[in-house]
Amino acid sequence: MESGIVIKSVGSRYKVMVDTGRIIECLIRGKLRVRELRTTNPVAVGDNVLIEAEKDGRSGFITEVLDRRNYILRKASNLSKQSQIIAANLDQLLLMVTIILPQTPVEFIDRILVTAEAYRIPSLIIFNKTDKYGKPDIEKMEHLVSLYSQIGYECFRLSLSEGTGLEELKKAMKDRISLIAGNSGVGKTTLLNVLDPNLNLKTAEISDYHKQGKHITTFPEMYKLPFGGFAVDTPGIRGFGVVDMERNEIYHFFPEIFRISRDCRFYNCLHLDEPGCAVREAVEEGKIDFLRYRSYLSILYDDNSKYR
Ligand SMILES: Nc1nc2c(ncn2[C@@H]2O[C@H](COP(=O)(O)OP(=O)(O)OP(=O)(O)O)[C@@H](O)[C@H]2O)c(=O)[nH]1
Ligand SMILES: [Mg+2]
Ligand SMILES: [Zn+2]
Repeated sequence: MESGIVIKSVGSRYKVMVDTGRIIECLIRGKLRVRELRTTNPVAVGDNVLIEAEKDGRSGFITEVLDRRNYILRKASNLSKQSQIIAANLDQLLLMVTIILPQTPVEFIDRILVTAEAYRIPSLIIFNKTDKYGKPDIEKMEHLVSLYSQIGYECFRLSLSEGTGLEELKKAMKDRISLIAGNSGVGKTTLLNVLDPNLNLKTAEISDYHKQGKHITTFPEMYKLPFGGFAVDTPGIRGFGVVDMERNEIYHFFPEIFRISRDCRFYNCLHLDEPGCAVREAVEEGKIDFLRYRSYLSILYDDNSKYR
């Protein structure tokens, strides 16, 4: 019996990195203890598992999944009620965004942040491709940096092409398990290639015409960082997040809205048009950013088809 961490899962095949750093191809043996979670995958990237390796030392079986500290889910498909665990046992989520090439919509940012809040996973925001930004793009980035830092999310300005901002980011990743999320084409996989040049992972230029990524990464996969820690590269997830949330708890995951909601007249205020709503008042006074309030409404009405 050996213990290890699941670094990749495709269908019913798993790659497990054992404590020595060796990678073993595994299947599941017999019946794993099934949890209450209604998920399509019983074992996920980031899971700590016990395995029985075959004599060849290259293949084996997962016999037990140890308890998860946390996990992050996404809907398995548009209509499905089932969800899929993207990764488990995370220290933090690194949300990579770009102002241009491609443009990351604010609603997309907020959906991911809300999801991470719901699973109590701290998020950091990375603005990548700053080498391509003109003056208006920089202004837009600075607006978002100040907005999100005030809420409590640490922000990084990064250019992977030029290497600027990399040292600070490495410090934040060292010895931690990070999930790298973000829309297709922002540079998630490029970050891993820069952090560990031996990886040589596949990346691709965004399309000339639509200025969108091409969904190059197709499965979450975890990599060991040469300076300590792990990072999970993920596909530019379209239908990310906001799984099974009650209407009246969505605002709990917008920290600045939640703080102010304590002053609403009604305890069950949804911050729409109720009398004495402190949140509406704060939006009108500019104390809560309108973009954030708009994201809140969009999740409340689950109008997420645009951001898939
Ligand atoms: N100019 C510039 N280009 C960058 C930077 N970082 C990444 N790129 C380019 O952006 C393109 C997309 O990068 P990827 O790493 O494939 O993006 P991804 O987020 O992994 O995309 P998916 O796997 O499709 O989700 C590649 O052509 C990279 O070379 C940067 O800082 N500046
Ligand atoms: Mg990728
Ligand atoms: Zn209210």
